[in-house]
Amino acid sequence: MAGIKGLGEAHTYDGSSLRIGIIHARWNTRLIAALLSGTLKTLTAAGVKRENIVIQSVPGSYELPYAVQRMYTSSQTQAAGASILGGAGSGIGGGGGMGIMQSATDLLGGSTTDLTGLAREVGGAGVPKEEGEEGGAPAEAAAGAAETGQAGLKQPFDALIAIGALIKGSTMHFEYISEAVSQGLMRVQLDTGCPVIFGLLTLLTEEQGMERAGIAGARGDEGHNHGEDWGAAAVELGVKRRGWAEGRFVE
Ligand code: RBF
Repeated sequence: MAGIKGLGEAHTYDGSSLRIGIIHARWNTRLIAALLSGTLKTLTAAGVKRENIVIQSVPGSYELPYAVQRMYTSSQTQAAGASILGGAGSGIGGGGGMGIMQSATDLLGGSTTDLTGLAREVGGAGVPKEEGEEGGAPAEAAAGAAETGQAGLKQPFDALIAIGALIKGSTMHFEYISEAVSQGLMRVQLDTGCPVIFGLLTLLTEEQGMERAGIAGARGDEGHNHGEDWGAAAVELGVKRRGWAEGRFVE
């Protein structure tokens, strides 16, 4: 008999105007690579454009909450630069005005307010790009730039995904790091108002990790890749958050 565990009926959401940040740990790389690929698969299937996905890495899972928080602040700074200072191509936003950019960073860094709606009002978030705006760039250059957030939308992230894999060892590190990261990620999403998807596997064995990354079995294709669920959750929360910001309840 089939079990009752799991995500339930799939909902689909249009992620084509979303900007998503992914931060992943580098510990247990095989698992992380599979989880990241599963995440990207569902993000792109939901219409999120590759240039609107920023991927960053940190050494281990313990670094995830801080990095998520800083990434969000950084995207707010980019949005402020694009909207208030006239865009990355202008003299100020283009690097000639680092003092002003630093001030914006300082102001936004202390903020616990969700600035997504504000950015949209002043022309940042949700404003479709002019056709051909990114045109002409070689594919490799575009892909490289996307990794560091230089291409694509400059709105604050609509959702962030934190990916890590903790495997229990013989000391207490597993318990301490799991607890700290879980609490930290929850705190960041409630403090910033930006959804943070919990992509942390807390594993008792390596085999559990292979199962949950969808790379178990002799052929390496068994189990369920939870990254796929995280990508879908990011799109759903990103879309719902926009609705909530505008007093709409998207289902
Ligand atoms: N980070 C992970 O993402 N997964 C792990 O399984 C993991 N195991 C660790 C085990 C020990 C004993 C230590 C000291 C660190 C481990 N870390 C792991 C790294 C940790 O998240 C963090 O990067 C470092 O402690 C530096 O802050």
